[in-house]
Amino acid sequence: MNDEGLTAGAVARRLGVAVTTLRTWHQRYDLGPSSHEPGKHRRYTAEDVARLELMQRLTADGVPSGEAARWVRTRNIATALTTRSHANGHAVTSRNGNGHPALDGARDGTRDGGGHNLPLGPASPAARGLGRAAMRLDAESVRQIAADAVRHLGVVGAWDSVLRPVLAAIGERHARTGGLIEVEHLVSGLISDVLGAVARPHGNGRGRVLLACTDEEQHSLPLEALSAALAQANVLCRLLGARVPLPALRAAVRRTGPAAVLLWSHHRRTADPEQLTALSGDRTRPLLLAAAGPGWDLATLPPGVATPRTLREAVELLRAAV
Ligand code: B12
Repeated sequence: MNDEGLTAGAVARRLGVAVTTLRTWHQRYDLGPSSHEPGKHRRYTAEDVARLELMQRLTADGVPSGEAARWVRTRNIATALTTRSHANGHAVTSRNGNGHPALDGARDGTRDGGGHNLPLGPASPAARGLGRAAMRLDAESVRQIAADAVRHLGVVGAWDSVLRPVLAAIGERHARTGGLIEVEHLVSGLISDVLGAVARPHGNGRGRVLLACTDEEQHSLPLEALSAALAQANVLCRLLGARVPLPALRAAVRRTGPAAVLLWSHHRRTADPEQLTALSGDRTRPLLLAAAGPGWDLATLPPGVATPRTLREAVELLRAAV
């Protein structure tokens, strides 16, 4: 944190809460920014942020806000600061460093072998904020952080540095513990909403790109990101979404005559190369056929199928094709 402290927006992103939550904590519980130079906006110091982190952890663990605020205000935050550990350059409140009974022992959140935070590694502050909001099932903050990221970084930047790392971390934790299905569902629904809200170019429905998940494939979010990213690159597309059976895909290709078709598979089981072979044999064969996603075995794809590996690569490929 720089010497001048953080703005409310920056603190909200770091904590993964809405700015309105910070305002409430300030007005109702006197947990506001302490640095104030006349004529300038107030700034949060490192100590203010440590107080808020403590407040956040206590309320997340079920301590009523009023009691949590009283505890935080009477606590020597300098002690809390010195008991913080530093991981990946980011300060993290130590698990029992606050000494509140509600956070001791059984309430440390590690019963499922998981913990309060997602395994995000060296991630951006916005990704950490999103991860925290996700773990609290705080839908308003998840939506706000995701929408802010798309607004400030564009779809590709937001996907790569904020949304995707959080999705991957949720998947990782789920694979390890079998938990977090509720987090996965909440977050994917909200990310889907935010990507869907990105303005589309006008074009009377004449999209020249068709995007679809393979038969039985439910992981549509990467295609939703692609559709939104193409819109920002001014490319029209049609997104058929999850679980598109081959006859439906062929019918859509016949009826819309796209220049490019991209099929997403996230899992070996849904990656039948026949879906691409059939399209390449049709009279209405698109100029470009692409297979994307970790499900495909590249060695089994029919000749001439393109295989973009990242969102950015896919945008460039499809933009060039149309
Ligand atoms: C959200 C999610 C869901 C949501 C999907 C909602 C939606 N509308 O998309 C729901 C709840 C429906 C779901 C269902 C299931 N899921 Co799921 N899910 C996920 C999760 C958390 C994120 C998916 C995602 O969007 N990934 C995109 C990014 C985050 O993935 P990535 O690996 O970082 O991406 C790499 C590339 O793909 C590429 N990339 C990323 N984005 C883009 C975009 C483009 C255009 C391109 C070209 C490349 C590209 O770059 C990355 C680097 O290589 C993943 C975890 C994960 N790591 O993917 C599990 C995960 C994919 N799911 C998994 C499983 C097991 C399932 C289920 C079978 C669970 C079940 N028992 O029902 C079902 C599958 C049903 C089906 N037949 O499809 C496993 C798959 C394991 C495997 N490969 O064997 C994963 C990996 C979780 C895990 N670790 O266990 N899931």
